[in-house]
Amino acid sequence: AWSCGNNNRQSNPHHPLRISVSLSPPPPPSFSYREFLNFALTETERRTLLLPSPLQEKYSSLTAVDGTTDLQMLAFQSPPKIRLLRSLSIQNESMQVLDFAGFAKPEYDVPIFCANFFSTANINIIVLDLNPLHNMSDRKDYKEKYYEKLMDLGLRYAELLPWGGKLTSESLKFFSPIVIWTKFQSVDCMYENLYSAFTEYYKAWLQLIEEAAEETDDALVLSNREAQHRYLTWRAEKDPGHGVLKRLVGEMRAKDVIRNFLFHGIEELGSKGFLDYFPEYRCQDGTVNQNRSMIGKSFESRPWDASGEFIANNTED
Ligand code: BLA
Repeated sequence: AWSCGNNNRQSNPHHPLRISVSLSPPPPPSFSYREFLNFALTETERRTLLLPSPLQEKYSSLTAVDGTTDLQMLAFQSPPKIRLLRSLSIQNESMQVLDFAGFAKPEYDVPIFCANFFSTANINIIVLDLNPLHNMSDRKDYKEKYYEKLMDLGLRYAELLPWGGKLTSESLKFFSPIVIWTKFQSVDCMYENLYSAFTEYYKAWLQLIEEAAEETDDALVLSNREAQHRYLTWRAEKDPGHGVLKRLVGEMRAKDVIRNFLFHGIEELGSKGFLDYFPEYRCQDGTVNQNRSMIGKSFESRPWDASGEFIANNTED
């Protein structure tokens, strides 16, 4: 029921990103990312115990410096397996944003749930994935454990929500073979596809959480913890949403929300810094290079085959 046939063609990966949209009409009111969030929270409560996170007391809502944009933050935990389930929703007359993520405790090696949706009247920039904790070219077992049975799901939605074109090359290492990376123009049927993908990916993630067994080998728990810390460190420094957030709430508050809410765990799960994990970003004076990417953009088309093997098809870059 959610297929929109030829309308898929409306998503054009070569469409230039236009972010300044002050003169454009708002996105269709028929769709709201709040509904996505409602689905996820209801589904989580149905299957597990959902408790407020201590973060909720400090972070709940913010009004942007423009006096009108509303930023809503929600944070939960679900003992014993889910360390943090948090969302940031932003809504004003020209954009809608959802940043929703779920992190397991380090005793569980379950992938990270990641839904990052940025929408204006013209363009939607979408990442939906179960981000792997471990690199699957050295950890084939991790791919077998989690992704082989999800490939059908991934292939189905990769067709409905086609590859969004070149992106920051470094990001690929954080994505799984079932990642939905897409850009589309605002048409209702694409939101329907996205809603459907979101609900199925989220249910798949909850299922992985439900089935996960606690790791008892200390070395493996440590490796899960470090992998999650490295991921948080990357995103807290280089996530593409930081610019928008800084414009909305100012640099100081944005930094606080990023480090202590969105990517909470940076202080608790490890002590390494960004340059320890990503030394190629070190400038001569020892500071972090502010560029988002050292390699540049690549991957014009989806770089995994149908069985989820990584295929470096970007030789033209
Ligand atoms: C663009 N967001 C992007 C792009 C990606 C992502 C891949 C394309 C640009 C690029 O190649 O970097 C998302 N990248 C991710 C995610 C991971 C990653 C999820 O590496 C995880 C590992 N996006 C948000 C939020 C905002 C937002 C909260 O998630 C705003 C508050 C905005 N994303 C946003 C904007 C762009 C973008 C404005 C286009 C601008 C740009 O390309 O820099």
